[in-house]
Amino acid sequence: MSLATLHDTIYALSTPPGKSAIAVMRITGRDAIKISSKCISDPERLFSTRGGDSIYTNITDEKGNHVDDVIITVFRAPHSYTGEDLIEIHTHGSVLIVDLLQNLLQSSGARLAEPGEFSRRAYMHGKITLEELEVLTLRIDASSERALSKVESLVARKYEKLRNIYDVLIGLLAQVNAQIDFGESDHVQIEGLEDQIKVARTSLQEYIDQASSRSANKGYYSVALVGPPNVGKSSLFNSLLRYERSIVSEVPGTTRDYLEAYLIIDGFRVKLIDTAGLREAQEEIESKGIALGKSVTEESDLTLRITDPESRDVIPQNGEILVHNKADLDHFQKKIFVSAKTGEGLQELTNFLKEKLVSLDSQFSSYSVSDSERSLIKEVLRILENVAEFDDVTLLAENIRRSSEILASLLGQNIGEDSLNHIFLKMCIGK
Ligand SMILES: Nc1nc2c(ncn2[C@@H]2O[C@H](COP(=O)(O)OP(=O)(O)OP(=O)(O)O)[C@@H](O)[C@H]2O)c(=O)[nH]1
Ligand SMILES: [Mg+2]
Repeated sequence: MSLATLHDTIYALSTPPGKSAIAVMRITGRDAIKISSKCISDPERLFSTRGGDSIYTNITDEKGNHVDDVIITVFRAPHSYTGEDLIEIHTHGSVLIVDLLQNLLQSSGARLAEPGEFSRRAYMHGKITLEELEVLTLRIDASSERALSKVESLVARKYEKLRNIYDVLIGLLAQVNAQIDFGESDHVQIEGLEDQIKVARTSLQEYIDQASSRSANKGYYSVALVGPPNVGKSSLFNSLLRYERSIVSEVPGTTRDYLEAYLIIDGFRVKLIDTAGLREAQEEIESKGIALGKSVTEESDLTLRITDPESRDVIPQNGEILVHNKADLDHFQKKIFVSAKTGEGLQELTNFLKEKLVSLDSQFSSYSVSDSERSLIKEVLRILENVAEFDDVTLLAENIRRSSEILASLLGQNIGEDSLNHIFLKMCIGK
């Protein structure tokens, strides 16, 4: 993406695609008002609408046919999220209406936004800092109420640490420059040089060591139900969801594909996954289903291995949680025994899952550092490795300047095109 494309007018759906009460399309750029006006029945009204005001109007197609009645809110530069003229069109949430509107916007001269392009414009126009952007992204992606409440303080801690290290390097750079400008020798003569470099290096190492190992919250924790056929995985899946989502029958091999559904367990958003019963597959479709189930299970955060009276002595594999179903049939006493049929033990299972989720969630008690941030920090650590032994003051200045420039870019100052792409392209379209 080059700077020139910042002059395009772009659009994107801000609400999730699909059927809903309303959908919000955002259009930003210098022609946002002009382009949007071409899609409505009374274009002149949009030009006279003041920033922050809304109008009730109609979307019409090229032939003048009525598409939908909508509310349009106008934000005028620089008082908008992107800092540009920005229009929000609130349509009814129909896939067809949204599609028609996108076509109209396209033919009127706007183009579909790239991932993260709205935020990138906000950043380029000084409306949002990298720190604020990180808070926003983590807030949207948080998998639990706890993570949500901690986002702001974690990001603040991360940037504070970086700023402190940056300040040490800038202080050092000032001393080195002073020696270059006013000193009498080309040999390095800076008091406490070694100690200051050491402080910077230790803090940098700490900064990456203390970062969370997981790069980002993905919006939920996944919990897979696995085990032999007929043990009641689908029954338990339905019981936990409290509605009949998965087909249950006494025929082994009922579930052939895997199924996913979401529920909230005590503030944690959980993606529950029902899988095909594990056995020697009878035919190709079943064996494909089993293989698919195995691969989603490998990626899940927690795995519940379900048993019934016939399969009680199974040995759980790494980290799996044994859940003994059909406890109404044999009252097998172990840590977790449930009956999907009578509901016995379901509350205990839910409590147990909650404990597990709390401990998973505590891994997010630290800020996160992306792979690209980590590699930049490692580059600074490499640059600073031997500088304390440098004798040539110009060389020392050059290395410290380079290190502080990298830190400045991590703090959101003078970021290069590549780093900007790294940050914004991984966001979703419309953000
Ligand atoms: N008695 C009793 N029967 C149960 C319980 N849970 C499930 N069942 C019965 O066990 C049978 C199999 O249940 P499913 O939920 O289809 O089992 P599954 O593990 O999903 O089976 P596959 O999809 O074939 O792998 C059904 O007849 C259920 O009604 C339970 O807690 N107690
Ligand atoms: Mg099943």
